[in-house]
Amino acid sequence: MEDTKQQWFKDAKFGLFIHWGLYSILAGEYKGKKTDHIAEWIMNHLNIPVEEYRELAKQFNPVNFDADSIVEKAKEWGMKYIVFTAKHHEGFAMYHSTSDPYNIVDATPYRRDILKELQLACEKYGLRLGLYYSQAQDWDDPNGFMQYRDNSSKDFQAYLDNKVKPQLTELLTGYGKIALIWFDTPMETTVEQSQSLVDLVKSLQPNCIVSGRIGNNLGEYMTTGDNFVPRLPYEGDWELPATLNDTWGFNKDDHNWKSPDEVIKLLLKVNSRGGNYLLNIGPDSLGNVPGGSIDILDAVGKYVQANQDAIFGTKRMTYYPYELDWAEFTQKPHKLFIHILKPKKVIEVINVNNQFTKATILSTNEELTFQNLVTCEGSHMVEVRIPKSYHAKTNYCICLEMKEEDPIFEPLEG
Ligand code: FHN
Repeated sequence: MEDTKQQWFKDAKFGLFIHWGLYSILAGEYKGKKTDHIAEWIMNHLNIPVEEYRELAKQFNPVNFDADSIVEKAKEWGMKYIVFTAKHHEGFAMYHSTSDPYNIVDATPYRRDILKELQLACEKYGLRLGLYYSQAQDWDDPNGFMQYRDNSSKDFQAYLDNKVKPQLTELLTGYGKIALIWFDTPMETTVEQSQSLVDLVKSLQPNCIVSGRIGNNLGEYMTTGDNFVPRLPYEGDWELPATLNDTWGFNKDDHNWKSPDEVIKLLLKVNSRGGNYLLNIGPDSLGNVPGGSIDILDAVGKYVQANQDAIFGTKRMTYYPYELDWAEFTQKPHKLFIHILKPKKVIEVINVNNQFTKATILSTNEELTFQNLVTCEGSHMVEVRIPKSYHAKTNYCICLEMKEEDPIFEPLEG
C-alpha cells in the first residue's frame, strides 16, 4: 500500500461518516423481529427477500432531511470531511443513478437527489465530500456478494461491469470533486478486480483517494477495524471508522451512546497516533439526525473548536511509554500539548527530558507555573501547577513550549 499524496487527508484528523439507506425505515426491526446486529445489515441477518425489501423504497420520504444543516453542523464540530453512503450493501442508490432505477429519485416518493444537496452544502461550507460505495457486497444484485451465503455460483465480474463501474462513473462525474471513495468489505475481490476499480477512480478523478477497504492492499491509507484503535502510533496514513452507539444505520432501540468524554479521548488517541477519526451518524427514515448523536457531537465540537491548535496540524506523537487515564498528548514542532481529561491540581509528566520554556492553558493563553525536575527514581519530568479555577475541570489543554523540536521521552528501564 502506498500512502496518499493528498495532504488534506493527512491533516484532516476528524470527519463525519453518514450511514443512511432504506434500512433506516426498519430501524432495527422487521415484522416484529429485532436484529441484534448493526441495523444496516437487517436485510442479511433477518433474511428479508429482495422483493420485500425493495418495497421499502415506496415508503422512503425523508422530508426532514436538511443537507445544509448537517454539513453546517459538521463544520461547527470541527470536521474536515464527510463520507456519505452512496450505496451500501443493501444495493439501493442514495443518489440519482442513471444506470439503475433502484435509487432515491426514481424509486421513492421523495424524488430528491440528496447527494447533489450534500455536494452543494459541502462546497458552501468548505468540507470535502467522500463517498462510501459497497463494491463487493450487494444483496440486491444477483451477482453481488453476500456474506454468510454461498457465493460460488455468482458472476461477480458481471456485477462489477454492469453495476459498480457505471455507478462509480456516475458518482465521479456528476457530483463535483470527490475527495475519496470509501470502498468496503472486499470479500473475494481479486487483485485485478480491485486494481480495475482503482484505475477507474483515478482515470475520472486522479486526486480522489481510494480507501484501504478496496482490498488486496491497493488502498491509499490503512482503514482500521470498525471502532478498533491501534495500540501504537502507525507509520502510514490511516483512519478509524467509529460509531457513537453500537450501530451505523439508525436503530430505534440503540441508546448505548458513548459519552462526550469518551469520544474526546478517542479522538485525541487516534490523532496522537497519527490517524483520522471518522465518526458516524445514522439519520432516521425522516432524515432526522438522532438527538443523542447531536448532543455528543456538540460537546465534542466545543473541545475541538477551543483547542484547534492542539489537534489540526499536529503530527504523529513521538512514542511515549505510558498510557494515562487522565491525559492524551499531541505534538507540533516545539510544542507538547497535554489534554487534561480528569480533574487535576498538579500534573506530573515523567520520563520526559525536554527543556520546557513556557506553559499555558491553550484556550485562554493563561500562563502556568511549571518546573523541569528529576524524579526520586531518577527519570526527568515536568511538573505543572494548575490554577484553582481549573481544579474541578476536565477537558482542557495545556501547551508546553520547549527548546527542542520534539518531545524527548525516556524509555522504561531498570
Ligand atoms: O459492513 C459494513 C458496515 O455496515 C459498516 O458500513 C462499516 C463501516 O466501517 N463497514 C462494514 C463493516 O466493517
